Amino acid sequence: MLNELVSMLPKSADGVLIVSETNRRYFTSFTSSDGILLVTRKGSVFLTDSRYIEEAQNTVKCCEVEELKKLSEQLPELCRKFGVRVLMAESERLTVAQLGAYRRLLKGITVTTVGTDKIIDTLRMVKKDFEIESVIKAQRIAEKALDHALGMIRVGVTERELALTLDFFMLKNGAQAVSFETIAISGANTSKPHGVPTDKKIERGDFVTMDFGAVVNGYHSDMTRTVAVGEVSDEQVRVYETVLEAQLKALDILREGVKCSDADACARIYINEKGYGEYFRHSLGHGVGLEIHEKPNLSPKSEQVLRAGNIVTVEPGIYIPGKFGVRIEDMATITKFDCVNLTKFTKNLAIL
Ligand SMILES: [Mn+2]
Repeated sequence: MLNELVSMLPKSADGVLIVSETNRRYFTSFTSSDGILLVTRKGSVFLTDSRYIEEAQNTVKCCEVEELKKLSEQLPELCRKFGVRVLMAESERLTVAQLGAYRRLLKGITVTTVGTDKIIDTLRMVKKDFEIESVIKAQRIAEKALDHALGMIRVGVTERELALTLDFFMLKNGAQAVSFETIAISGANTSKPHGVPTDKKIERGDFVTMDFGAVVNGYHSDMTRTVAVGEVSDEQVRVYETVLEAQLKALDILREGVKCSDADACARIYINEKGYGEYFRHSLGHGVGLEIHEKPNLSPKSEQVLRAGNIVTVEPGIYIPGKFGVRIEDMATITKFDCVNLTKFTKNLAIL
């Protein structure tokens, strides 16, 4: 993977400094809270401190491994050794303080953030087989958790109890972590797309929305289902069917070469036609991988084009303030000809 990265560097750059945890992990397959990866045209070194050095020396195969003792001496020395004059650095995942420190450390070397993220994200967006397999494993755990949680949804159960049930089941059944703070909301709370679980008890006639995921090998899953409790109104059914149809339409057009903004528009136009356009106020989806939100974004403003190997969520929603909301979210892998839905859980409206 380091070869791929080097081959994408602009002529003006001699190397890249990779500091962020997820990008370090992506290129070295090594997980550590601290370390830096220096990738240059003439050689690459992964530096990590005494806590990790033994494991790193045993497992990191993509480049040399060196114990991080005094960065202020080691990094300039390595840059001299590899003839680095212009070094690229990350932008979104690097703090202003970190960038300033590296610039002070590397006097005489131009440290630029221009274009770095774009190169790295272009690589990260196209998932390798083991990355897709990890996401699928995480997704299967999440689905089992949902199956389990549906069995305990009834009048009187609180949103927090439901969220904890999902989390506990995922962690007990192979998830190394949950993907993000689980959303389990009910009734009028479902009109908030990212509502926080409260002590509110589930009531008859409520919609219950659950948005959650598991992490396996560092890779995240993400899914949302909305279910009804006891009974549903005609309006609830109408909104649910509209969201579902919008999602199916979008999934149907996904394939390599489709503009991300067109995928978003596909769902948005349908929801507009049904009269709920003002209630779909977030983008259609996002990439998923080592981070829960990655490129590409399926949004109206996105200028990206889908490529085979992308993993994206497709999650339209309609949220009517003070009343209720519905979101249905699947993850899909893009292929040359279509997409493969990684989410196997049913989307028929369940009335529990
Ligand atoms: Mn999502």
